[in-house]
Amino acid sequence: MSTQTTLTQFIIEQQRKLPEASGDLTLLINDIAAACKRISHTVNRGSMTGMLGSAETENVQGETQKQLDIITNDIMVEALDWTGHLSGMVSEEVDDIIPIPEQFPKGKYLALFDPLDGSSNIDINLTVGTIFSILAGEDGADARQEDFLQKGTEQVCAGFVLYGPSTMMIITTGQGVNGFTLDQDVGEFILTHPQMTIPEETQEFSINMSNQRFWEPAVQRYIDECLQGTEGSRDKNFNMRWVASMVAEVYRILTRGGIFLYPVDNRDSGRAGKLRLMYEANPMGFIVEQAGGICSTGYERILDIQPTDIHQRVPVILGSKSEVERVTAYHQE
Ligand code: P6P
Repeated sequence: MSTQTTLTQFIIEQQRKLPEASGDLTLLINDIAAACKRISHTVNRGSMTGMLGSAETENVQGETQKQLDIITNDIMVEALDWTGHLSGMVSEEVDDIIPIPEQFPKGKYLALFDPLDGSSNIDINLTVGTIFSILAGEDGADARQEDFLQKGTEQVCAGFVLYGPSTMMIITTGQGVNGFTLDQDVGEFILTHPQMTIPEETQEFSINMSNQRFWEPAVQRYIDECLQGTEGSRDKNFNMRWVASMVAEVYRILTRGGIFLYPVDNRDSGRAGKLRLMYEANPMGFIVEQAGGICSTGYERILDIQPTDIHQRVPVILGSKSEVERVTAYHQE
C-alpha cells in the first residue's frame, strides 16, 4: 500500500479542516500544478525544443524576453483561463491584466505569476521556476486592475515550482510550508518536505556583489561585516551564494537557512529595486514568514505594503530571522 501523500490528497485533507471551504481553491491549485508539470516537461527538453534563446521582444519591465518566458506564460494562461476559478490574471510577461475570455465562466480567485523566474539562466541550464500568488476577487465579475492591488497579507495561497535536478512545488495556504517532489513516472507531486522551517541563524548570504557600489549604507555595512567575519564585529564567518534565480535562493534558504538581499540601489531612482512586489516578493514573503523567517524592504514588512501598480518593484531582504532583523536594525539607525 503506498504511503506516499500526493499534492491533491494533501490539499483536500487541509481543505477538510476548513468547513467553509468550497473546494475551488483545491481545484485551482491542481490546475496550477498541471500547468507547471507541462512547463517542467518543456524546460527539461532544453535545446531539443528549439525554444531557447531570446524572443527579440521586451516585457513591461523593459527586459528582453526569452522564448520560454512567452511559452511558459501561454502555458499558465491556457491552463487556467477556462477553469471557472478565476476572474482575472496578472503575469510578469504581460503589461495589462489578463481577462477571462467571454466563453468561460468567471470565478472568485485572482492568480498572479512569474511564469519563468530566473529565465536568464535557462540557456546555461541552471534552476529556474514558476512563482504564483492567489488572491480573493469578486466572484463572477471581470477583474479590474484595482482588484489585484491587495496587500501581501491578503494572499490566500502562494507557491513556487522549481525546475532543477528535480521538479518541486513549495506551497503555503497559511498553515505552514510544504514541499512536494514531482514523480515524473507517475506525474504526481509527492509530499517529501512537510512543514519546512527556516533556521533562525545562518552563515550564508546571497546578493549580487557586482552592484555593491550602488547600495544603501545599511546594506554596505551589513555585507562588509559578513565579509570581515570573525576578524570584524561578527562572531562567525560567512559563505556566499548567488544563483541569479530567486526560486533557487529561496528554496536553499528554506532547506538550510540564509539571507537573500536584492536591495534598492542608487541607479534605481524611482524604481525601488529590481524584484516585483505582486508576483515575486509577496508570494515569497508569505512562504518565508510561514516558515518562520522574515521578509522586509529594510524599512517595512513586505506583506504590509499597499500596492499601487501590478508591476511595481520593491527592495527585498528575506530569510533567517536573526540576520534579517540585523539588516533592518541597520536601516533604522
Ligand atoms: P541579477 C531573475 O531575473 C530575478 O528576477 C530573480 O530571480 C533573481 O534573484 C534576480 O533577478 C537576479 O538578478 O541582477 O543578479 O541578474
